[in-house]
Amino acid sequence: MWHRKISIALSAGSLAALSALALAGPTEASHQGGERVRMHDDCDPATFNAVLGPGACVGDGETTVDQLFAELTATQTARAWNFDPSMLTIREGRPVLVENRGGETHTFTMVEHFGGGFVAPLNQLSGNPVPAEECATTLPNGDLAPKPPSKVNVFVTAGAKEAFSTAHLMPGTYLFECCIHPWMRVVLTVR
Ligand SMILES: [Cu+2]
Repeated sequence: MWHRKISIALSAGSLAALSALALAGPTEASHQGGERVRMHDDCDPATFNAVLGPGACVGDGETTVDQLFAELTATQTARAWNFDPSMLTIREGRPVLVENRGGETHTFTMVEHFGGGFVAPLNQLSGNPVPAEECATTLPNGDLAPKPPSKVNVFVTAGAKEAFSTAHLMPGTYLFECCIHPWMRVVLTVR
């Protein structure tokens, strides 16, 4: 049942859009002196690619699509899909080095308030029915579309590393989430 729902949600073009956006993202991190955030997931390639299309999961994870949805249904989160660490402090101007160790694309998106992403079934199951403004646009037909990548909406493909510059941020606290898996969150303090 979930297969059909997520397949409908993603076949409406958002996966293709996502691939295009990821290609247009920033170049690989080369900065020194930053703090590292690792993106993790545990997607099982066989079931994820069967449901979402070839290349959606390129890792060697073991969580099937059904298991992911079962865990979300039970707990509104999936523990293997996370940012590590979930809280960090960085000196003003230093980059956050975001490294995707998982098998799926994730985003590192600065949001005013935590909310849902651009994949409706994942928003519903994780208890984030209202998308974060920075993650998604609601189309006239009710579908969600991803917001374009920018320096504060960074798409990181599996295995890639990106540098998030904090040069434009005043000291303070900032919230980040993945716009695909909205329970993946980071609180960043710039000092
Ligand atoms: Cu994610």
